[in-house]
Amino acid sequence: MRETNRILQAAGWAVVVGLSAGPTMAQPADANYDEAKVPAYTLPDPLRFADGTPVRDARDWTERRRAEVLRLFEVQVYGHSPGPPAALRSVVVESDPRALGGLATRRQVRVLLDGTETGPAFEILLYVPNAAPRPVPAFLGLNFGGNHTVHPDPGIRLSTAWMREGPGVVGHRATETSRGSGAASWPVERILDRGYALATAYYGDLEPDHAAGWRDGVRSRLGPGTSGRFAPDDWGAIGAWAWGLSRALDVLTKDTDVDGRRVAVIGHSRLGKTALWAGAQDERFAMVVANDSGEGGAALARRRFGETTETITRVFPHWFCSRYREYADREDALPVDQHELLALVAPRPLYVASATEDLWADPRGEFLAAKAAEPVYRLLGRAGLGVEDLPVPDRPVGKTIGYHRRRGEHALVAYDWEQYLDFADRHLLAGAQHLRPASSR
Ligand code: GTR
Repeated sequence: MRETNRILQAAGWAVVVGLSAGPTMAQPADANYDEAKVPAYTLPDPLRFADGTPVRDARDWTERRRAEVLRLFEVQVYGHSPGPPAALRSVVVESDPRALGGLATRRQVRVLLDGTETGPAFEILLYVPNAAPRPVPAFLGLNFGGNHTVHPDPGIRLSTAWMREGPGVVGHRATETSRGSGAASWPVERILDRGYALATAYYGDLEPDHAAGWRDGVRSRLGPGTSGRFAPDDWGAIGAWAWGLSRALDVLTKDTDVDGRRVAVIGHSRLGKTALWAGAQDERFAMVVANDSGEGGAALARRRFGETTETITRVFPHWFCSRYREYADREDALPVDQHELLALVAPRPLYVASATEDLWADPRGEFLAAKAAEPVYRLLGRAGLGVEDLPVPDRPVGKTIGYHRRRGEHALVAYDWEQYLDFADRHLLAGAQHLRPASSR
């Protein structure tokens, strides 16, 4: 896709709005990109309880330690999210059994979170391959620009929600010219040809991505924010987006064309962080993919390389629970690090990916986190990464934890998808028998 970037200068920061990557990037000129300047650090041991006693076996992890780690991420990093709303209702607002020239069945589903037409809602775009035997495995991921940006298909409903200014967006609203503007990140036909359904939703439906966005998102309508105040460990925007992914999964598990036990959650960048948090909390996700997720995602917080806890909590305070800011420049005080977020996905297949030019996201830190999650996979009888060293560019590695470092910039592109599809083939097709039954959390 042709990249159209706008450079804004704000208080000494370069803010780049790039629609192919979707998101904004804010990078200070003095960020550390020198390995020699990464301070020495010791990672918390996922296989040791908070009281120091060792986790001895799979049962210790599954029944006690996993919950302890999850709670630390809730209390310190992303905040608590509410459970599923009892009144949730979904309505198919459009469908076409012969979409994309007959390749797929398209359905657009409005998810009414409190069951009413006027309450908080978001919209799922679902394509199911017509040639594949039902029920099919699926990829589910949030998008940055509205469902209509993932493909030029004129049948996709144009989003009416607030969105960041960019190509085809006027006055923070999408126009017809923005159709397909994010298509480079969503090789829809290829995904369908490989036998997977694709479900996506606009993250801004759940919460507009800016500091005051919570007022117009689910956090002001459901859960603690309805009182107008958030406690230090109440959910942030990543929590709200991740919660939305679980609600989308609620809907997909009821769709007879989709196999709810074989849904992979995927996300790029801030939405990669979101996919990880969704997959960590909601064990119904059969596979988790974090593309260039960086700080607050797969990258180790203690490795001060590229983005740091200080930067991310200053520039994007709304993403996290407010307590997380207390760890700015104090990562060693954090009782967890991001390898333990990855470990929460175990024993399910997990894919972490980096890009060579995406130093802001710290590719090495993403790899090292995957490596440090491996002991938990091993304890649960899975092989994990299976390699010791950061692989050369464009060489995918891994067993139950996949990893690659694509040559190129911060983006989700066809190469990345090819690796995820291959990985899904290995884990969601052949290994389907070891998947958990679909159940509510
Ligand atoms: C950047 C942010 C990163 C990453 C990125 C994105 O500005 O610093 O953590 O999430 O945005 O979402 O593309």
